[in-house]
Amino acid sequence: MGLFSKIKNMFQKKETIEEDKLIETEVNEIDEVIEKVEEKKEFKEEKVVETKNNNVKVYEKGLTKSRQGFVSRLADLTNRYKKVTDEYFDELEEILIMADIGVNTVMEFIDRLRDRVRSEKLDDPEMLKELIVDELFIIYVNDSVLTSKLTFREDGITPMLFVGVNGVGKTTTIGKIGYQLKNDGKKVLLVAADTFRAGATAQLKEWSEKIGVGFFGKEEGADPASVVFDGLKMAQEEKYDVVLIDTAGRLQNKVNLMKELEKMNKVIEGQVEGGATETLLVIDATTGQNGISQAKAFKEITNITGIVLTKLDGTAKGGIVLAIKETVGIPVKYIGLGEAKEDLQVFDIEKYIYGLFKDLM
Ligand SMILES: Nc1nc2c(ncn2[C@@H]2O[C@H](COP(=O)(O)OP(=O)(O)O)[C@@H](O)[C@H]2O)c(=O)[nH]1
Ligand SMILES: [Mg+2]
Repeated sequence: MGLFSKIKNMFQKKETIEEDKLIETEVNEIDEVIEKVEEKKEFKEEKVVETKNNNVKVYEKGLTKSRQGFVSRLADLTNRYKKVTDEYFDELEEILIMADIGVNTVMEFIDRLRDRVRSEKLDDPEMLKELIVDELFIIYVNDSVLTSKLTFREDGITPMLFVGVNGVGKTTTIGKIGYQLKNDGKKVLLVAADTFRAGATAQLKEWSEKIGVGFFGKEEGADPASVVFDGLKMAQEEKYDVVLIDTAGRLQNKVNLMKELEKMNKVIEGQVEGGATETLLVIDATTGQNGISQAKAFKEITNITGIVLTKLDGTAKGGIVLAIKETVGIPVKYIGLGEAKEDLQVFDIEKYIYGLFKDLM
Protein backbone atom coordinates (compact mmCIF):
# COMPACT_ATOMS: atom_id res chain seq x y z
CA MET A 1 0.00 0.00 0.00
CA GLY A 2 1.35 3.37 -0.97
CA LEU A 3 1.73 6.19 1.49
CA PHE A 4 -1.23 8.09 0.08
CA SER A 5 -3.41 5.05 0.38
CA LYS A 6 -2.34 4.64 3.99
CA ILE A 7 -3.06 8.26 4.78
CA LYS A 8 -6.38 8.05 2.97
CA ASN A 9 -7.23 4.93 4.88
CA MET A 10 -6.30 6.54 8.14
CA PHE A 11 -8.49 9.53 7.47
CA GLN A 12 -11.38 7.38 6.38
CA LYS A 13 -11.10 5.37 9.60
CA LYS A 14 -11.01 8.57 11.60
CA GLU A 15 -14.07 9.77 9.79
CA THR A 16 -16.03 6.63 10.57
CA ILE A 17 -14.91 6.78 14.18
CA GLU A 18 -16.06 10.36 14.33
CA GLU A 19 -19.23 9.45 12.53
CA ASP A 20 -19.77 6.68 15.06
CA LYS A 21 -19.09 9.13 17.83
CA LEU A 22 -21.47 11.56 16.27
CA ILE A 23 -24.10 8.88 15.92
CA GLU A 24 -23.47 7.86 19.51
CA THR A 25 -23.97 11.37 20.81
CA GLU A 26 -27.05 11.74 18.67
CA VAL A 27 -28.40 8.49 20.03
CA ASN A 28 -27.64 9.70 23.53
CA GLU A 29 -29.44 12.92 22.85
CA ILE A 30 -32.42 11.08 21.46
CA ASP A 31 -32.41 8.84 24.53
CA GLU A 32 -32.44 11.90 26.71
CA VAL A 33 -35.40 13.30 24.83
CA ILE A 34 -37.21 9.99 25.12
CA GLU A 35 -36.47 9.94 28.83
CA LYS A 36 -37.87 13.42 29.19
CA VAL A 37 -40.98 12.46 27.27
CA GLU A 38 -41.41 9.40 29.49
CA GLU A 39 -40.98 11.55 32.57
CA LYS A 40 -43.58 13.95 31.27
CA LYS A 41 -45.92 11.07 30.55
CA GLU A 42 -45.47 9.71 34.05
CA PHE A 43 -46.01 13.16 35.48
CA LYS A 44 -49.18 13.48 33.46
CA GLU A 45 -50.40 10.07 34.59
CA GLU A 46 -49.64 11.01 38.19
CA LYS A 47 -51.63 14.18 37.72
CA VAL A 48 -54.57 12.24 36.32
CA VAL A 49 -54.49 9.85 39.29
CA GLU A 50 -54.16 12.83 41.59
CA THR A 51 -57.23 14.60 40.20
CA LYS A 52 -59.14 11.34 40.28
CA ASN A 53 -58.21 10.92 43.93
CA ASN A 54 -59.17 14.50 44.63
CA ASN A 55 -62.47 13.79 43.03
CA VAL A 56 -63.04 10.81 45.32
CA LYS A 57 -61.92 12.95 48.26
CA VAL A 58 -64.54 15.56 47.37
CA TYR A 59 -67.19 12.86 47.61
CA GLU A 60 -65.79 11.56 50.88
CA LYS A 61 -65.78 15.06 52.35
CA GLY A 62 -69.18 16.03 51.01
CA LEU A 63 -70.78 12.88 52.35
CA THR A 64 -69.24 13.09 55.82
CA LYS A 65 -72.53 13.87 57.51
CA SER A 66 -74.39 11.09 55.78
CA ARG A 67 -71.60 8.67 56.53
CA GLN A 68 -71.43 9.64 60.19
CA GLY A 69 -75.19 9.31 60.35
CA PHE A 70 -76.45 6.07 58.99
CA VAL A 71 -73.17 4.38 58.27
CA SER A 72 -72.04 4.66 61.86
CA ARG A 73 -75.45 3.31 62.89
CA LEU A 74 -74.93 0.41 60.52
CA ALA A 75 -71.52 -0.26 62.01
CA ASP A 76 -73.00 -0.08 65.49
CA LEU A 77 -75.73 -2.50 64.50
CA THR A 78 -73.15 -4.94 63.20
CA ASN A 79 -71.26 -4.74 66.46
CA ARG A 80 -74.29 -5.34 68.64
CA TYR A 81 -75.59 -8.44 66.90
CA LYS A 82 -73.72 -11.71 66.88
CA LYS A 83 -76.28 -13.27 64.58
CA VAL A 84 -78.66 -11.96 61.95
CA THR A 85 -82.10 -12.11 63.57
CA ASP A 86 -85.53 -10.62 62.90
CA GLU A 87 -84.70 -7.82 65.36
CA TYR A 88 -81.56 -7.16 63.38
CA PHE A 89 -83.62 -6.72 60.20
CA ASP A 90 -86.11 -4.46 62.01
CA GLU A 91 -83.33 -2.20 63.20
CA LEU A 92 -81.70 -2.19 59.79
CA GLU A 93 -85.02 -1.18 58.24
CA GLU A 94 -85.31 1.72 60.65
CA ILE A 95 -81.78 2.93 59.96
CA LEU A 96 -82.35 2.91 56.21
CA ILE A 97 -85.70 4.69 56.47
CA MET A 98 -84.09 7.35 58.64
CA ALA A 99 -81.44 7.83 55.97
CA ASP A 100 -84.30 8.79 53.65
CA ILE A 101 -83.96 5.94 51.26
CA GLY A 102 -87.73 5.71 51.00
CA VAL A 103 -90.08 3.21 52.63
CA ASN A 104 -90.90 1.13 49.55
CA THR A 105 -87.29 0.92 48.52
CA VAL A 106 -86.30 -0.16 51.99
CA MET A 107 -89.02 -2.86 52.15
CA GLU A 108 -87.93 -4.28 48.83
CA PHE A 109 -84.32 -4.04 49.86
CA ILE A 110 -84.92 -5.88 53.15
CA ASP A 111 -86.85 -8.62 51.34
CA ARG A 112 -84.04 -9.16 48.89
CA LEU A 113 -81.50 -9.13 51.66
CA ARG A 114 -83.47 -11.73 53.66
CA ASP A 115 -83.60 -13.93 50.56
CA ARG A 116 -79.90 -13.70 50.04
CA VAL A 117 -79.17 -14.34 53.70
CA ARG A 118 -81.33 -17.47 53.50
CA SER A 119 -80.00 -18.80 50.21
CA GLU A 120 -76.37 -17.99 50.93
CA LYS A 121 -76.71 -19.24 54.51
CA LEU A 122 -75.21 -16.13 56.06
CA ASP A 123 -75.84 -15.33 59.67
CA ASP A 124 -72.85 -13.22 60.57
CA PRO A 125 -73.74 -9.49 60.54
CA GLU A 126 -70.13 -8.74 59.68
CA MET A 127 -70.51 -10.56 56.38
CA LEU A 128 -73.78 -8.83 55.72
CA LYS A 129 -72.18 -5.40 55.54
CA GLU A 130 -70.79 -6.05 52.11
CA LEU A 131 -74.07 -7.50 50.95
CA ILE A 132 -75.89 -4.36 52.10
CA VAL A 133 -73.64 -2.07 50.08
CA ASP A 134 -73.97 -4.45 47.15
CA GLU A 135 -77.75 -4.41 47.24
CA LEU A 136 -77.94 -0.62 47.59
CA PHE A 137 -75.77 -0.37 44.51
CA ILE A 138 -78.10 -2.74 42.68
CA ILE A 139 -81.10 -0.59 43.58
CA TYR A 140 -79.48 2.30 41.81
CA VAL A 141 -78.19 0.57 38.71
CA ASN A 142 -81.21 -1.66 38.36
CA ASP A 143 -82.60 -1.76 34.80
CA SER A 144 -81.66 1.76 33.87
CA VAL A 145 -79.33 3.39 31.47
CA LEU A 146 -77.19 5.40 33.79
CA THR A 147 -76.18 8.57 32.14
CA SER A 148 -75.02 11.45 34.19
CA LYS A 149 -73.65 13.17 31.09
CA LEU A 150 -75.27 16.35 29.85
CA THR A 151 -76.41 16.37 26.24
CA PHE A 152 -75.10 19.06 23.92
CA ARG A 153 -76.28 19.95 20.45
CA GLU A 154 -73.77 19.30 17.68
CA ASP A 155 -73.99 22.81 16.35
CA GLY A 156 -75.70 25.99 17.36
CA ILE A 157 -76.97 26.78 20.81
CA THR A 158 -77.61 24.27 23.59
CA PRO A 159 -80.32 25.72 25.86
CA MET A 160 -80.68 24.28 29.35
CA LEU A 161 -83.56 25.05 31.65
CA PHE A 162 -83.22 24.91 35.46
CA VAL A 163 -86.37 24.31 37.44
CA GLY A 164 -87.17 23.65 41.08
CA VAL A 165 -88.78 25.35 44.06
CA ASN A 166 -87.46 28.46 45.73
CA GLY A 167 -84.23 28.14 47.71
CA VAL A 168 -83.13 24.71 46.52
CA GLY A 169 -80.02 26.09 44.83
CA LYS A 170 -80.96 26.69 41.17
CA THR A 171 -79.06 29.94 40.76
CA THR A 172 -76.02 28.61 42.59
CA THR A 173 -76.06 25.44 40.48
CA ILE A 174 -76.21 27.48 37.27
CA GLY A 175 -73.14 29.37 38.46
CA LYS A 176 -71.30 26.13 39.18
CA ILE A 177 -72.26 24.41 35.92
CA GLY A 178 -71.49 27.59 33.97
CA TYR A 179 -68.05 27.61 35.56
CA GLN A 180 -67.38 24.00 34.55
CA LEU A 181 -68.62 24.49 30.99
CA LYS A 182 -66.53 27.63 30.61
CA ASN A 183 -63.47 25.67 31.73
CA ASP A 184 -64.37 23.08 29.08
CA GLY A 185 -63.97 25.85 26.52
CA LYS A 186 -67.65 26.62 25.91
CA LYS A 187 -69.05 30.12 25.48
CA VAL A 188 -71.69 30.34 28.21
CA LEU A 189 -74.62 32.75 28.65
CA LEU A 190 -76.69 32.93 31.85
CA VAL A 191 -80.30 34.05 31.35
CA ALA A 192 -82.28 35.37 34.31
CA ALA A 193 -85.85 34.19 33.74
CA ASP A 194 -86.61 34.16 37.47
CA THR A 195 -88.13 37.62 37.42
CA PHE A 196 -90.42 36.82 40.33
CA ARG A 197 -88.08 36.70 43.28
CA ALA A 198 -86.61 40.03 44.32
CA GLY A 199 -82.88 40.13 43.69
CA ALA A 200 -82.83 36.92 41.65
CA THR A 201 -81.62 38.67 38.50
CA ALA A 202 -78.88 40.51 40.38
CA GLN A 203 -77.79 37.25 42.03
CA LEU A 204 -77.38 35.53 38.65
CA LYS A 205 -75.54 38.55 37.24
CA GLU A 206 -73.15 38.37 40.17
CA TRP A 207 -72.46 34.72 39.36
CA SER A 208 -71.80 35.57 35.70
CA GLU A 209 -69.20 38.10 36.82
CA LYS A 210 -67.67 35.72 39.33
CA ILE A 211 -67.14 32.98 36.75
CA GLY A 212 -66.53 35.27 33.76
CA VAL A 213 -69.37 34.34 31.40
CA GLY A 214 -72.11 36.27 29.57
CA PHE A 215 -75.35 37.47 31.14
CA PHE A 216 -78.80 38.53 30.01
CA GLY A 217 -81.60 39.77 32.25
CA LYS A 218 -84.43 42.29 32.52
CA GLU A 219 -86.18 44.13 35.33
CA GLU A 220 -88.03 42.40 38.17
CA GLY A 221 -91.55 41.37 37.17
CA ALA A 222 -90.78 41.11 33.43
CA ASP A 223 -92.42 38.25 31.51
CA PRO A 224 -90.05 35.26 31.90
CA ALA A 225 -90.79 34.03 28.36
CA SER A 226 -89.79 37.41 26.93
CA VAL A 227 -86.51 37.23 28.88
CA VAL A 228 -85.87 33.81 27.37
CA PHE A 229 -86.76 35.10 23.89
CA ASP A 230 -84.39 38.06 24.03
CA GLY A 231 -81.71 36.03 25.80
CA LEU A 232 -81.69 33.41 23.04
CA LYS A 233 -81.61 36.16 20.42
CA MET A 234 -78.52 37.60 22.06
CA ALA A 235 -77.01 34.10 22.24
CA GLN A 236 -77.55 33.62 18.51
CA GLU A 237 -76.15 37.00 17.56
CA GLU A 238 -73.10 36.63 19.75
CA LYS A 239 -72.59 32.94 18.95
CA TYR A 240 -72.87 31.45 22.42
CA ASP A 241 -72.61 27.65 22.77
CA VAL A 242 -74.64 27.07 25.91
CA VAL A 243 -77.49 29.08 27.43
CA LEU A 244 -78.33 28.33 31.06
CA ILE A 245 -81.79 29.58 31.96
CA ASP A 246 -82.76 30.32 35.57
CA THR A 247 -86.48 30.09 36.39
CA ALA A 248 -88.79 30.77 39.32
CA GLY A 249 -90.34 27.60 40.69
CA ARG A 250 -93.61 28.44 42.31
CA LEU A 251 -94.96 24.97 42.88
CA GLN A 252 -97.75 26.33 45.11
CA ASN A 253 -99.60 27.14 41.93
CA LYS A 254 -99.08 24.10 39.76
CA VAL A 255 -101.30 25.20 36.88
CA ASN A 256 -99.61 28.57 36.60
CA LEU A 257 -96.17 27.06 36.83
CA MET A 258 -97.02 24.52 34.16
CA LYS A 259 -98.30 27.27 31.87
CA GLU A 260 -95.23 29.38 32.50
CA LEU A 261 -92.88 26.51 31.72
CA GLU A 262 -94.91 25.60 28.64
CA LYS A 263 -94.66 29.16 27.39
CA MET A 264 -90.90 29.24 27.95
CA ASN A 265 -90.52 25.90 26.19
CA LYS A 266 -92.49 27.19 23.19
CA VAL A 267 -90.22 30.21 22.97
CA ILE A 268 -87.13 27.99 23.11
CA GLU A 269 -88.54 25.61 20.49
CA GLY A 270 -89.28 28.59 18.25
CA GLN A 271 -85.65 29.65 18.30
CA VAL A 272 -83.70 26.45 18.72
CA GLU A 273 -84.67 23.28 16.90
CA GLY A 274 -85.70 20.61 19.39
CA GLY A 275 -86.16 23.07 22.25
CA ALA A 276 -84.39 22.79 25.58
CA THR A 277 -81.65 20.16 25.36
CA GLU A 278 -81.78 19.60 29.11
CA THR A 279 -84.34 20.45 31.74
CA LEU A 280 -82.64 19.96 35.08
CA LEU A 281 -84.67 19.75 38.24
CA VAL A 282 -82.82 21.04 41.27
CA ILE A 283 -83.63 19.40 44.60
CA ASP A 284 -82.35 20.24 48.07
CA ALA A 285 -81.17 17.01 49.70
CA THR A 286 -81.75 18.39 53.19
CA THR A 287 -85.52 18.44 52.58
CA GLY A 288 -85.66 14.65 52.41
CA GLN A 289 -89.00 13.16 51.43
CA ASN A 290 -90.29 16.63 50.56
CA GLY A 291 -87.70 16.69 47.79
CA ILE A 292 -89.05 13.40 46.48
CA SER A 293 -92.57 14.88 46.36
CA GLN A 294 -91.21 17.85 44.42
CA ALA A 295 -89.59 15.51 41.92
CA LYS A 296 -92.90 13.70 41.41
CA ALA A 297 -94.81 16.98 40.99
CA PHE A 298 -92.36 18.49 38.51
CA LYS A 299 -92.24 15.28 36.53
CA GLU A 300 -95.99 15.64 36.02
CA ILE A 301 -95.84 19.19 34.72
CA THR A 302 -92.75 19.14 32.51
CA ASN A 303 -90.23 16.84 30.88
CA ILE A 304 -87.28 16.52 33.27
CA THR A 305 -84.03 15.14 31.80
CA GLY A 306 -82.00 15.03 34.99
CA ILE A 307 -81.76 15.97 38.63
CA VAL A 308 -79.24 18.09 40.47
CA LEU A 309 -79.18 17.19 44.13
CA THR A 310 -77.80 20.09 46.16
CA LYS A 311 -76.59 20.52 49.75
CA LEU A 312 -75.51 16.91 50.18
CA ASP A 313 -72.74 18.38 52.32
CA GLY A 314 -75.27 19.65 54.81
CA THR A 315 -77.31 16.53 55.45
CA ALA A 316 -77.10 13.06 56.89
CA LYS A 317 -79.76 11.99 54.42
CA GLY A 318 -77.47 10.87 51.62
CA GLY A 319 -79.79 7.96 50.91
CA ILE A 320 -82.08 10.34 49.03
CA VAL A 321 -80.06 9.67 45.86
CA LEU A 322 -81.29 6.08 45.89
CA ALA A 323 -84.84 7.10 46.73
CA ILE A 324 -85.07 9.54 43.84
CA LYS A 325 -83.91 6.97 41.39
CA GLU A 326 -86.33 4.41 42.74
CA THR A 327 -89.41 6.61 43.02
CA VAL A 328 -89.18 8.92 40.01
CA GLY A 329 -86.76 7.09 37.75
CA ILE A 330 -84.85 10.20 36.74
CA PRO A 331 -81.06 10.05 36.90
CA VAL A 332 -79.17 12.30 39.28
CA LYS A 333 -76.69 14.08 37.02
CA TYR A 334 -74.94 16.36 39.49
CA ILE A 335 -74.56 16.68 43.21
CA GLY A 336 -73.87 19.90 45.08
CA LEU A 337 -71.39 19.60 47.92
CA GLY A 338 -71.00 23.21 49.03
CA GLU A 339 -71.58 26.84 48.12
CA ALA A 340 -68.45 27.65 46.09
CA LYS A 341 -68.15 27.51 42.30
CA GLU A 342 -66.07 24.32 42.50
CA ASP A 343 -68.52 22.48 44.77
CA LEU A 344 -70.38 20.56 42.10
CA GLN A 345 -69.64 17.03 40.96
CA VAL A 346 -70.93 14.94 38.12
CA PHE A 347 -72.82 12.21 39.89
CA ASP A 348 -70.88 8.95 39.98
CA ILE A 349 -72.58 6.08 41.77
CA GLU A 350 -69.34 4.26 42.49
CA LYS A 351 -67.69 7.24 44.12
CA TYR A 352 -70.90 7.98 45.93
CA ILE A 353 -71.16 4.48 47.38
CA TYR A 354 -67.48 4.60 48.29
CA GLY A 355 -67.84 8.04 49.91
CA LEU A 356 -70.75 6.74 51.92
CA PHE A 357 -69.44 3.40 53.06
CA LYS A 358 -65.68 3.73 53.21
CA ASP A 359 -65.63 3.58 57.01
CA LEU A 360 -67.89 0.57 57.13
CA MET A 361 -65.65 -1.81 55.21
N1 LIG B 1 -74.15 23.87 51.61
C1 LIG B 1 -74.64 24.06 50.40
N2 LIG B 1 -75.36 25.17 50.13
C2 LIG B 1 -75.85 25.35 48.88
C3 LIG B 1 -75.63 24.38 47.85
N3 LIG B 1 -76.25 24.82 46.74
C4 LIG B 1 -76.83 26.00 47.06
N4 LIG B 1 -76.61 26.33 48.34
C5 LIG B 1 -77.09 27.53 49.10
O1 LIG B 1 -78.52 27.52 49.13
C6 LIG B 1 -79.03 28.84 49.15
C7 LIG B 1 -80.10 29.01 48.08
O2 LIG B 1 -79.49 28.90 46.81
P1 LIG B 1 -80.06 29.60 45.49
O3 LIG B 1 -79.15 29.24 44.38
O4 LIG B 1 -80.29 31.05 45.71
O5 LIG B 1 -81.47 28.87 45.33
P2 LIG B 1 -82.64 29.12 44.26
O6 LIG B 1 -83.68 29.91 44.96
O7 LIG B 1 -83.15 27.77 43.87
O8 LIG B 1 -82.05 29.83 43.11
C8 LIG B 1 -77.83 29.74 48.96
O9 LIG B 1 -77.44 30.26 50.22
C9 LIG B 1 -76.75 28.83 48.41
O10 LIG B 1 -75.45 29.26 48.73
C10 LIG B 1 -74.86 23.19 48.18
O11 LIG B 1 -74.62 22.28 47.36
N5 LIG B 1 -74.40 23.09 49.45
MG1 LIG C 1 -82.59 31.66 42.30
